[in-house]
This record gives sequence, C-alpha cells and structure tokens, in this order.
Amino acid sequence: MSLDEFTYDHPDHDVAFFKRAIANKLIYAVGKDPVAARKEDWLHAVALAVRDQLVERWMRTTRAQYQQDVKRAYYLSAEFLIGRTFTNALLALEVMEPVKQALSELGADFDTLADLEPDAALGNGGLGRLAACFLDSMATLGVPGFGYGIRYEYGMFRQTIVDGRQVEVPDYWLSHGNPWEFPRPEVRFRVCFGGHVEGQGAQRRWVPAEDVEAMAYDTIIPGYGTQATNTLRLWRALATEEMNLSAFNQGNYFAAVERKNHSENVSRVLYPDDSTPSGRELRLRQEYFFCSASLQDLLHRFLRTHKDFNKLPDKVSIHLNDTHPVLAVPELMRLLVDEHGIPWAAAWDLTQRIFSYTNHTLMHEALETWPVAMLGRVLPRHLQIIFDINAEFLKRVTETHGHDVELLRRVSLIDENGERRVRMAYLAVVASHSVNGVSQLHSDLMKQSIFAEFAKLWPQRFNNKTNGITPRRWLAQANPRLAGLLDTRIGRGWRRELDQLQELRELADDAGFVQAFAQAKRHNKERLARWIGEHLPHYKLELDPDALFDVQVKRIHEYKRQLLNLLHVITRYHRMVDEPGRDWVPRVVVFAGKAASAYHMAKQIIHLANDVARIINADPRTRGRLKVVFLPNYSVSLAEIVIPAADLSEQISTAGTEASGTGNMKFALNGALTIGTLDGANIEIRQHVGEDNIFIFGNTTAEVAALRAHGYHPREFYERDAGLKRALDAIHDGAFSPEEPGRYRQVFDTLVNWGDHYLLLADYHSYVETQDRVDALYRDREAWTRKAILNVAGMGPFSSDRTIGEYAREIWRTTPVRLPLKAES
Ligand code: B1H
Repeated sequence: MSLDEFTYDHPDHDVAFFKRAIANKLIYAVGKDPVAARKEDWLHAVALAVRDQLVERWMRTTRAQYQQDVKRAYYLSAEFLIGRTFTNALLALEVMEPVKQALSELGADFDTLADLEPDAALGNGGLGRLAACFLDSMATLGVPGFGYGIRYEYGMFRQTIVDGRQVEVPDYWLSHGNPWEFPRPEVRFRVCFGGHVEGQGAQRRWVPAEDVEAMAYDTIIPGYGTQATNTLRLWRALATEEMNLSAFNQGNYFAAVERKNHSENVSRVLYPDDSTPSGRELRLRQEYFFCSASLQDLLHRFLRTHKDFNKLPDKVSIHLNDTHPVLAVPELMRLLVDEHGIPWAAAWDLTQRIFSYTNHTLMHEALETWPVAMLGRVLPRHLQIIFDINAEFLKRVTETHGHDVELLRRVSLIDENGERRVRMAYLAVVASHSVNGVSQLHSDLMKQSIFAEFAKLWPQRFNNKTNGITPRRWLAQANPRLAGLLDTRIGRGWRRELDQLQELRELADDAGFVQAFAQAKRHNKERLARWIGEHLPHYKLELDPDALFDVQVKRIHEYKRQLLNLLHVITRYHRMVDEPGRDWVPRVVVFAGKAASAYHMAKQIIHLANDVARIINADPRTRGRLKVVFLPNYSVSLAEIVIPAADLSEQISTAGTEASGTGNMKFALNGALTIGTLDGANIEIRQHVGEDNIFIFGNTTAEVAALRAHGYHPREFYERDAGLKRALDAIHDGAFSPEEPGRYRQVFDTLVNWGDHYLLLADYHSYVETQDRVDALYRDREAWTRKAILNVAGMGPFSSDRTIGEYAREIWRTTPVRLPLKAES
C-alpha cells in the first residue's frame, strides 16, 4: 500500500493549510469550539497539526528501515531530558513562519502558546540531556535507532525558592495530556519480580512472585534537513489484569487496588539524584522494568524478520547509558538461555558483541552497586546469572594471571568488603565490547582509576567519545538572533555541518560583523532581563544589559564549586565597598540549578546564594555595579533563555571531577567566554577555540592529586590570604544571614576545618586573579566580542552529530538508512 494515497504529502505547507489543519484539530481532536477554546486547547491543536507532518516521515523511515533490514542502535537510558517539543518540531519541519502566521490569523499568539508547553523533564542534568541530544543527532544522521526509557509520570521536581531555600514541588507534566506521544496499548510486555528459581545446571527456570505490564508510549524524534526520524519508546507500568482479579475474587477490593498502585509505582517518579545512586529497591525495580520491556520488544522486532539468533549482533546494538540499564545484560542472557534455549557460551558471545557502555562519572559515590541480598530478593534468576558470569570471568583471569587472590578480589563483580554488593560498572565492562568515557581527560582517568585492572586485561575495549550538543536546539532554536546573523554571513549549512562555523574566523576582524554579533548578544541579554521582570516580578530586579553577565547554571554539587563562585562574588563586593571610587566593571552574576532533595550541603549552597543576593542587591554602595540572581527551577527551557544571554560561562569544577560537561559547550556556541579549570571537555574546548580566547585557572588534575597526596591544609590558605579570610569570615559570622548568624557555620567548617575536599581554597587566588583579567578584557568591548566570535568559530567539533557519527562508525557499526527525497511507499 502506498503511503502517498493517504497522507497529506502537501508540497508547500502554506498558511492556509495550517490554518485549516489547526482549526480541524481543535474541533475534531481536542473537541473544543473555537469560541470557547483556552490557550492550552490551541497549543494542543497546533501540536497535533504539526505532529501529523512528522508522522509521514516517521512511517517512511520505519518502512525503509525494514526494507533495508538495517542494523539498529538501541540507546537504553533511565533519563531523557527532552525539554519542549513544539518549537523543535517546527524547526525540523521548516514550517515556523507559516505556523506562526496561521496562529496569528486564528487569533492565537505563538510565543504565548510555546511558553505554555511543559518541559518533558525526564532527567536530572547532563546525562539525561546528552541522551536527548543524541536522539536528535541519530535522527539527523539517519542512524537507525530507538531510545528506550521510562515514561515517568512525575519528572524532575519543580524547584521553588521560599525564603531563600529550595522547596520541591511535584512535576505532574502530563496533567494537560501530552499531544506528542502515541500510546501503544497493544505493545505490552510482562515484567516479573521476586519468587524463586527451579531446576539445576543448564535447566533453570524462574518462578516469579509478582508481575507488572510495560506499555509502550512512542514519541517521534525528527531529524533535521532529512526525512529521517527515530523513535523514543518509553514504558509505563500497568497492573496486570489477572492480579487485580484474583484479589478481587477473594473479596478484598481494597487490597487489589493497593497492589495495583504498588505495581504501577514502578514508572511513577524520576529519582532526582544526580551523581548519587539511590539505594532504594524501587529504583532497582525501575531499572529492571525498562530493561526487560526494551529487550523483549527488540527481540520481538528482530524475530519478525529472522528465524534464529545468529545474526543478532549484525542487526542489534545495545548501548548502556551509564550503569542504570546494566540489568539488560543478565536479562538478555536469561531470555536467550532460559526462554529460547540457547547454550550459555553462545548466548554470552552474542551478548558481548551486542553491548557497549558509556561511563559518565568517576565519583566514587556515583558508582552503582546493589546489595546481593536485595538483588536476590527482587531478581533471583538475574543474581544467579551474574554469579555465573562472574565465576567464568574470574576463571579466565586465573588462567591468564594465575591465582592472584588480591587481583581477583579487586576485579570481582561482587564487592566482598562488608555487605556483599554487585558492582554494576564492572558488570558493564565485562559484558561490553566497547567502554567509553565522555571527554579525553575523563577517558584517560577512567583507565587509570576505576577500570585500571580491566584496561590492562582488555586495552582495546576502552575508548573516548567526547560529548557534544545539538546545534539545532542550542543555537537555531535557543538563539534565533545569532542564528539569523550566521545565516546571512555563512549560510544555513551549519545546522547540519557545524564545522562550517570555522568560516567565522575571518569575520572576527570584520567591524560590521563584530558589531552585529555584539548586538545579537545584547538582544539576548535584554530578552533575559525582560523574562526575569515578567516571571520573577517580586525580585524587583532591573538588569543593565551593558553589565557583564556572568553565569553558572548546572546541578548544585560541591565538586562543581558554586561556592568558589560565591567566594569571588563576596570578595568583589568587599572590594567595591572598600574602593567606591574605582571604575568597576558592572556585573550581573547569575546562578541556577537544583539540589538533590536529600543533599544537605547542596541545599545550603542554594540558600547561601540567595542570601548573598539579598544582601548585595539591597546595598546602595554597590548599586549599578554588582547584582546577584538565583533563578529558580533551572530546566531545558530556562537554559534556552539564559545561555544565549551569557557573556561569561563558569566551568569551575575541581580538575579531574567533571567527566565532560555539556553546558560548557552550549555557552561557547552562543558566544560566551569560558572561565574554567582544566577539567572535562574544557580542555578540548581550549584546544579548539585557542588558549587566548578562554580564561583557564587553577590546579591541574596532577596538581590536585599531588596536593592531596602531600597533605592539603586549607586553613593555611585561609590564614594567608586576607581577601579569602574576609570572605569566609563574612559567611561564618552571618553577614549574609543576620537573622541567623550561625546558618553557614557548616559551610565554613567544610572549607576551612574539615578538609575542603574539592580544594576551593587552593584555587581561590588563581580564580579571583583570573576574574580581574575578565574585567580588563570586558572593558575593551570589541576585543571581547572578537574572542567571543572565535569561540563560536571553534565549536564545530562539539556538535553531537560528530559524537554520534563516531559512536555509529566505531561502536555500533550501523549504516544510515537510505531515504528517497520524494515520498515513496
Ligand atoms: C553525569 C551522572 C549521573 N555523570 C547518577 N553521572 C545518576 C549519575 O540518578 N543517578 O543515579 C544520574 C546522573 N551524570 C554527567 O554526565 C557528568 O557529571 C557530566 O560531566 C557529563 O557531561 C554528563 C554527560 O556525559
């Protein structure tokens, strides 16, 4: 059957077409009379009208993928931080103008509607946003693939600030319905828990005690400048019919409903912990839930066109986004061995050829381990399989390295120190043919630290894939002003070929271009100032767009050192008060970011930032020269407004702690200069933008290690540096919390008396000195802008298209789907 007979296949999507389509959707799909429709109804209607256009591409892509019997890359991730979809879809379809016009003629304002869309905040931070950028690039490059994850009913909490403190509010993002998803009630898989294992040796069978159904919800991921799309398939937990009935028949209605709630809790809420795995059993169930459903689904897809599993690794690649989906490994073994009768050795060979793994952090507290006892209770068969994998692995190690008990203890998948726990990262390494880090430094450190023994065993398994970001969302969508300027000077091709930004190098000396670039930045700063005025009127802030906008937005974590930034702010404040006559460069220091709800110190940092802002902003002595702002509820959609408005990007983690960072790339791409340490991808950014165009400060990774090794004494820095002492004392004495002078004693002690684990005090002097160099450069606005242009010019390599090209070629070995330009059945 030809698609073209039925689909719109409209050659030019003109205003009249969209007016009609939107009105039709409003009336027939949303069921609203235009005279009674609310803004939300119009947004729903226009989303459905636009979605129709994506559906045609989606079906063509899926058909072509089947016809070409392509190899697919399945990206398993507990998080996908997609943000908003509406504007992104319009840009992908290149129908922004006609849709805007159509809405306007229907009496609806595009910006108002776009701003109503809730973010799909199914992720914590960098790791989840990376997954979203990767889906965009996979679609754009035609890499056949699926994203698989969980359709959390509650995404990342909404952060409100009450009396300076973070207060979490549930994010019920589906309350108005989600026009972008396709529920698939017919795509359901049973996922089981608990029970026991029967049988011996090669004949073992899991007899579970509980089950739940996983139901698929699909979202189309459009590629840019191509017909190709991909699918994000998220699973929702539904109670199984049988279970409800059995309890009901026993006359216990309440118990039945309660059990239904219990099993459906699996997809209820995203764990809001960034960089610390939550040790809760529900999290373990979540992880297994989406792995099992995804594997059953992809095997089912494979078996539609293949009669045995010999070709599985030629058609299927499964990527583990950190360790959260590692249970997919024992699950694949279980499905192959127990359900399909494949011999263990053959199944293991298939498994290793199929799986690949990305590590995203070296921080000890972020490395997932599960107690053997809990795993045995929730997934008894999987625990057995993990033990069997471990036994075989340790046997191999013994064969090659002799019976070295200490070595075996170090590499074992089971940590036997204290309560026995399964080391999920080791399982990922043992089961994968490729293990990668996310920046050059991180990949090197990974081989020297957490995976040192494994890198010696299998050096060829380890590689680097430096992260990237999609230029569609992070330039074209977030910064239309700069995007438009680039289009007029170097053409529109950068959206797919970000290396074309190199052409800007010559324009850095073109006075007209420099001026236009500066105007675009100013426009974005005004846009942010206006946004703050409208959304946070109680802040009563008037921001001067000529001031230097100094921005640190990211999760709040001690290693990211928002406190170091605050120490600088306080020092600057003190100096301004001391020397009112100096010609200070006016600054606006912007913070935003969420703290994990149980992370006390991170919440203290938020409180302090708000207290510092309150005191400084109210002080007439620094008026017009220093403002501090904490923007509540940092999110993808807020990032799209804040990042383009930044002059200075704060990337100041302790060297060796930030695996890559991706915010650093977003800022530089939008013409901010970076002040940063030699950490994560900052190092590669420096290489590509040139060392004269970035402000690097602080101890290097090697110096950090040496400092720690030789005994680091933060108090010495505190005693020696008067400016530092004064800033810390102000915090200690309650200068920013006069109503509760002792509020920040712990913050002070952490830095001065309890070891300052992230070496803020050791980097303070270098940081403050470098901030002075920032001021000096900003005084020469033209020189500043030239460097900003050279930053944008160097960002080509940080497109996630480059990253995904490398994953596809070197790890997944997929080839792009071929699509005819013209529609074909
Ligand atoms: C990153 C996480 C993370 N690394 C545990 N690790 C989580 C760990 O819910 N959990 O348990 C959630 C997230 N996130 C980040 O990944 C790194 O810190 C960044 O440096 C990096 O840019 C990003 C993407 O690779």
